[in-house]
Amino acid sequence: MTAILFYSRNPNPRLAVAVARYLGSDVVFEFASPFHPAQSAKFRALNPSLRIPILLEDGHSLWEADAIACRLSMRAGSNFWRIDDEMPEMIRWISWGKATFVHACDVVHFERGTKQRYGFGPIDPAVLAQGLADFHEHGRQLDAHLVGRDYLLDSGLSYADFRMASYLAFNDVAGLPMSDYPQIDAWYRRIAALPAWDHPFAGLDTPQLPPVSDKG
Ligand SMILES: N[C@@H](CCC(=O)N[C@@H](CS)C(=O)NCC(=O)O)C(=O)O
Repeated sequence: MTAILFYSRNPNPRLAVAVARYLGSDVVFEFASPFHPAQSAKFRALNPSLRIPILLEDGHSLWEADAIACRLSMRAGSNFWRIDDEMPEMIRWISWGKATFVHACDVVHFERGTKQRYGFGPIDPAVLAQGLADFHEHGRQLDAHLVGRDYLLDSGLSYADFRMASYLAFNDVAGLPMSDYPQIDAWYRRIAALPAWDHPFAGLDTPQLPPVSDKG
């Protein structure tokens, strides 16, 4: 069954591409700009919110990076998306992360990165301060959990680690204080050492993101 993964270099599409690369997925990678006027009609039919990643399999469109990771793991016959006794634990970390740590990283990255790349206006100091405060609050809990462990789950690397790390690949622009959290820092270095995470776009013709303006 032919599958197309529509992606860009932005955080959630990057996450889906990294998952596909890690699993060695049999998918066709297709770079997309769904908000470009020439492409929006096509992508609106695949996802009403125009967001990517999108996995298109035999005319069926699946959107949301987490759902795509689940599907790619199924297709690969992998336990990267746990389907055993650890599945509840994995889902706990995905769910907690999306509501707390990942969300805080997203807020900071959006102010310092996305808004500046795409000219969405200056950094809002109050929003940035709240994002950083949330990063510290939830980072403390994540750091404590990672004491004495390499990954979030007892048995090792899972999709929960990729989701939790999804915005940390953009820390050159987000500037989150990783060194305040030695366990998170060490955990992220383990993930960043994976070629699939470090170079997800290797061999693909993928335009660079617009640069971050220094006027933010
Ligand atoms: N909750 C969605 C968020 C998807 C999303 O916000 N995608 C953004 C990038 S992070 C997007 O489509 N941006 C347009 C683009 O990258 O061209 C997911 O996890 O897949």
